[in-house]
Formats: sequence, C-alpha cells, structure tokens
Amino acid sequence: MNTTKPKSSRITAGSVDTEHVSLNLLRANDFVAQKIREQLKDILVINVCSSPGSGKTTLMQKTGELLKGKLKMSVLVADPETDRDAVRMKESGINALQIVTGGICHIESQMILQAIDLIDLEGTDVLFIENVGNLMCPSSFDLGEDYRVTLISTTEGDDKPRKYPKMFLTSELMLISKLDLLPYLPFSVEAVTEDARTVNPDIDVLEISSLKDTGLDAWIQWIQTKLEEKKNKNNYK
Ligand SMILES: Nc1nc2c(ncn2[C@@H]2O[C@H](COP(=O)(O)OP(=O)(O)OP(=O)(O)O)[C@@H](O)[C@H]2O)c(=O)[nH]1
Ligand SMILES: [Mg+2]
Repeated sequence: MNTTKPKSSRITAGSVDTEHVSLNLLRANDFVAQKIREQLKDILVINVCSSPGSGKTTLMQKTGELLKGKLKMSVLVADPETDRDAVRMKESGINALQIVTGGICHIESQMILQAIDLIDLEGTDVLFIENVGNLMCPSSFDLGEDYRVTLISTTEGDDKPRKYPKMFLTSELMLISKLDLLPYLPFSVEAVTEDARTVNPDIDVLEISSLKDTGLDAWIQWIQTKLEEKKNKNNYK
C-alpha cells in the first residue's frame, strides 16, 4: 500500500483516481496540517473518529482517568452544535476546548491551527482531537495528527469498514467499542476485523468497553508506545 501519499488523496477500491487530471482540492488543508505537525512536534497528536455516539467522549473521559499521574492529556473536541462534550471532559478534570463547527460535518486543519492558540498546551504529552461524529467526511482531512484512531461500536453492525472504506484506510487503529453489549447483538468481532483489514491490512485492532473497563490497558499501552516512539524519533533528528 502507498502510505507516502497524503491521506486526503489516498483512494480505495471503487474510487476513481483523478490525480492526473484535476487539482488536489485539499492541498491547502494538507499545507496547514503540515504546519500543525511542525508546531506540535513534541506532543503526540491523535485524531479520534467514529459515527455519532460510538463512545468517543466516554473513552476520552476514561483515558483521562487512566493517564492521571502518568501523562498529561488535552482534548480539542468538535461538534456541529453545543459544548456538551467539552463540559463532560472538563467535569472529568480534562483540559478541553470545544470547537463548534456551526453545522460543518468534519474538522478542517485551519480550525485546529486556530484552536491550538486558544487552548493551554503547556506540559501536554498527548493531544486528542475528538472529531465530529461521522464516518465519511473527516476521513479526507489531515489535521496534522500523528495517528488516526477510529471507533466502531458493536451497535453499528460489523459491515461498516468496507462501506466507509476511507475512514479505515486512513486509520492506524480501529477500536471495537461497547464490547459489553456483544452478548445482545448480532455482531462479529472477526467479521469486522476482516472487513477492516480488507481495506487496510496494516490497521491495528483493539476491543474495548469504556463502561466495563475492558481492553483499556491495551489502549493506554498503545498510547504510551506511540509517545515513546515519537520522542525517540525526535531525539535522533
Ligand atoms: N454499553 C456501553 N455504552 C457506552 C460505552 N461507551 C459509551 N457508551 C454510551 O454511548 C453513548 C454515546 O457515548 P459518547 O461517548 O457520547 O459517544 P460519542 O462518540 O462521543 O458521541 P458524539 O460525540 O455525539 O459523536 C452514551 O450513552 C454512552 O454512555 C460502552 O463501552 N458501553
Ligand atoms: Mg462525543
């Protein structure tokens, strides 16, 4: 797989590659994303995506609890309306800033560029960006993140990765969330994993339940490993 292309112009089977006959419409977004990457070179940046309600904010709250005393996390969270998610995170003691997109169905890099000037990132080790709940539009927008993590909850059905391939093609990790509901649903962990790996053979997969604290140790370990790798890479530069 060609992983050198910007995520905005990676295509999946069934798409038409118009690269040689049209402009890259997201070039300005990619340019700003690169600026963010340079500005946040000492912070691990993780773009958290999913359908509405798959458990992103609940996972952020749990992650804050589990990282307490180990790493400092901050969150930029976007929703079309309301500051409910930032309020929930602040109530959990997390440094969070709400981006209200005013109806826009995804985050663009210029929103993050402005938001990082408004949030205090002093001492932050990991910056999470909770994207707008949507498996389609956010997939095209590079936000200057190091990693993209997509949640797929057991209530959504196990057939989604190939229906919404770009999200999974551009993610490094798929979190199968709400695992506690598995006994009540016709959802196969094997089927969803196979579907995702058909689109992206390299995608990591973890199974979690934020409600029942299942699989969260592996998630925290994944974050810590990626942070260590980024720090080591910076030291060798
Ligand atoms: N059973 C179960 N429910 C969960 C779990 N995680 C989250 N939920 C519930 O799922 C609902 C949506 O959770 P949120 O964390 O708000 O989901 P979200 O992805 O942030 O939602 P949006 O920001 O609106 O896209 C809430 O009622 C949560 O309590 C889980 O592990 N198990
Ligand atoms: Mg949320």
